[in-house]
Amino acid sequence: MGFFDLFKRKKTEPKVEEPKVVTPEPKEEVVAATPAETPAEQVAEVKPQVVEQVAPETAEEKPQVVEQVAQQVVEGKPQVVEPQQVVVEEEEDDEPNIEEERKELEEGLGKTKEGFFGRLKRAIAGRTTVDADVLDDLEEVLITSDVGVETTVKIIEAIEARVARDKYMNTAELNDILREEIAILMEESHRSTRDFGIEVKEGYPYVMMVVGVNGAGKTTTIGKLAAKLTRAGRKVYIGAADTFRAAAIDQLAVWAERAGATMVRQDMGSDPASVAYDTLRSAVANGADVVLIDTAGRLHNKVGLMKELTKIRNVMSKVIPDAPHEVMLVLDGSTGQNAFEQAKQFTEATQVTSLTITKLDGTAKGGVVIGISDRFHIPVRYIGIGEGIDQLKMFDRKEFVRALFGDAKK
Ligand SMILES: Nc1nc2c(ncn2[C@@H]2O[C@H](COP(=O)(O)OP(=O)(O)OP(=O)(O)O)[C@@H](O)[C@H]2O)c(=O)[nH]1
Ligand SMILES: [Mg+2]
Repeated sequence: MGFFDLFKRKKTEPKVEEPKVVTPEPKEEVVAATPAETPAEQVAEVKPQVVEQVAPETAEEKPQVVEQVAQQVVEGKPQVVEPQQVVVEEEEDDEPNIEEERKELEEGLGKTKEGFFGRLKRAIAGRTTVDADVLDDLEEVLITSDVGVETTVKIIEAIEARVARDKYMNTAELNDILREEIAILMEESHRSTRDFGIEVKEGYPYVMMVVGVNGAGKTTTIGKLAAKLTRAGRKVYIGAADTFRAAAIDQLAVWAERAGATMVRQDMGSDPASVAYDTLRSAVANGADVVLIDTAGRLHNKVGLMKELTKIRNVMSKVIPDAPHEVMLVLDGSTGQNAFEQAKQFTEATQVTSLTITKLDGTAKGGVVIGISDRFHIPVRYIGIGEGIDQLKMFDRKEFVRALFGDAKK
């Protein structure tokens, strides 16, 4: 089904009665009404309101698992917050303006570019050929741009091999060689730009669990991603499984509203796995296309982290056997080497399948994208280059090196 069919379908879909909008209760009352850590099983059986809203035509298209789930009684007490209005901005969907995108990316990576090139320029000033001294200086430039030692060594060795082969290499060629060698090292994960790189099977929720330390940018990334997907005509459910702070749920609610996505939440302090479960149940029952699960960013010890993430995963797979389809680790790019350390901790604790590196706009440490991608062999899905709703970009390694090194000269 093409985009326009989709768009048409959205518009002509029979309007199911007025969606029930549940406005978040003030947090004091919430805490008093439901003690923290109340297991979902003990709560009175309440059907999520959206279960009744399944449109008959979508119910027919659902895979078997969807039917089973829809018929089961939901034990939890989720509050489903429907968006007031889904904003569909047509011009964003089909063909993003490539020039515009490139300009934004170049601006977003401006500090890294300046830092890197400033140093590189100084390193090769007055030299014409790439010799051992130039390579020494280049090595230092790469390391101080937070590319990481291992990856720097790989890049230098690759350039040395080319110098040995070609006998003579002009410093003017260095940019082109660097961009080629760096692009080879990075992994990306999109086959197409459709649905912002996610392979959506309509009505069968693609479940993405988002993990990362405190303040990395998980909630913001979820909000931006949800906005892209709803604009592409997708039905997006967001699970507020960061139940650690009331403010976290409210922050996510604001993003869900802006993005036109439906958020499923429970009270602060409730079990994150139970929220994830409720979200998937509602998503399945309503034929959602994508589910994004926000998680708490506490810096756990590894055992605690593993236990919590495993519990969430297990519970989700009870609703959709192959969920989560993706575990995305969000890293704050401006923390440089610290981001490597976080990637190490998380990949040891759980199976991370993709990366998003945020805050590249505010830092000259954008080299982390190169190093982390190379070292962990996990594809970078998105990069964050600002706080705005449109400042999440699909990671494209060619565009990334292009933004840093400019167009190839040859
Ligand atoms: N400049 C910039 N700021 C960002 C970007 N992504 C996120 N932020 C900011 O980083 C801060 C933390 O982002 P959150 O999304 O709340 O981070 P989180 O991982 O959900 O944090 P916790 O919920 O505390 O674990 C916010 O002020 C965001 O606006 C980005 O790409 N660029
Ligand atoms: Mg958050």
